[in-house]
Amino acid sequence: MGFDRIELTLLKLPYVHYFETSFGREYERTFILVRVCSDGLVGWGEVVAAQIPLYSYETTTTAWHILSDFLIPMTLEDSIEDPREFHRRASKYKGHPMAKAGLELALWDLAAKKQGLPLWKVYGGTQTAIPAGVSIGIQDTPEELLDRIGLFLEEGYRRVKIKIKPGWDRDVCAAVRDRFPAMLLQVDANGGYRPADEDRLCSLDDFNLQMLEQPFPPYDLWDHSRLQKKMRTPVCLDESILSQTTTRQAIEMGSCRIVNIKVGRVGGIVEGLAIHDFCREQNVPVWCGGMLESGIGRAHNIHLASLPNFLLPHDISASRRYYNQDLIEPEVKITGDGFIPLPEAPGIGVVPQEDRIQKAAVTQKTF
Ligand code: OSB
Ligand code: MG
Repeated sequence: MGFDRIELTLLKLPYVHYFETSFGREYERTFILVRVCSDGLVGWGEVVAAQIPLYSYETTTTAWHILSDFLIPMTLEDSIEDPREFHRRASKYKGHPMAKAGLELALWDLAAKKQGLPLWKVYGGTQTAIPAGVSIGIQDTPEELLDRIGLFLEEGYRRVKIKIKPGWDRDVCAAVRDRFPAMLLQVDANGGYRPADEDRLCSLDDFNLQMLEQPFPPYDLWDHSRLQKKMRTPVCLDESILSQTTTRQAIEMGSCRIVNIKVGRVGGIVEGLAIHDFCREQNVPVWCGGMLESGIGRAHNIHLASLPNFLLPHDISASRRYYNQDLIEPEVKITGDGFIPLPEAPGIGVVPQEDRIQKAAVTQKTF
């Protein structure tokens, strides 16, 4: 019993293709891996904070600080192996959900390995394969976007999400719909619009979109509610959903009809499960968002997405869509009809490759 050690690694992995959203273009992913070692077993977690605070205020540097100076010392001092106890105890520290989630995920993986069960069975998952979607960034030209969509559809992806921003929205949606009339299509604005853009956003009703994700900034539940009342297209919230409480407020206000769950953004699996269960009671479908994770973070997402109220295709794609060499074996693959089967091996059910981690590592610290 008790931990042998906890380790943090900061890594950099280049993307196979740049990724551009309403807040900018990136060519590589910087992130933190957490490993907790106990009784000869290793639990793995991933911190999805990025190097620059564009998606949220956290960065790899703030997360490293919060983990090193508060969360890991607390966990080691009191030998907190139970992820639910970790969640309770970590809640005294304000904010920093991605840092908390990274360590909580590692504790869940360790706990599931100790029980000899894959994580989805520990969570009460019911789906043995999950539908894969693909999120495609803003490209240099609409033609390039159409070509990329065509390639992903050939691979089997069950729906396509494109990023939009003012100036890359109506015309692009029209071109995509023209070429792919029947495909499941959704758009994500990453908060790039303002309430004055309401008419422009409402005009997206013309394109039979599965949803419009996060048109306004995270704090602005009220204007999302005003917009949702005027639009036929369901609004989905991503950045605004921080906890079960903000989820309840958003649903009560009518700010969205669909919820995107990201474990990092909400501070871990315990909070993610609470949001899932609340949305299920309210008949609001959820789906699993992504943060361009390595295979370790993506494996965690796959297990969570097995729960019964995850009812729409996810931002969970094959390893090769993101990285030339992912960090895990076997890599994530999609079936010809666009599903990802749930692993049966204990914990995350995939094996992190130490040589690839060391190749991508920038800094490492042992506690
Ligand atoms: O808004 O969903 C988002 C990636 C980084 C930050 C925010 C978002 C995204 C994605 C990528 O859309 C989803 C994926 O991991 O495939
Ligand atoms: Mg999003």
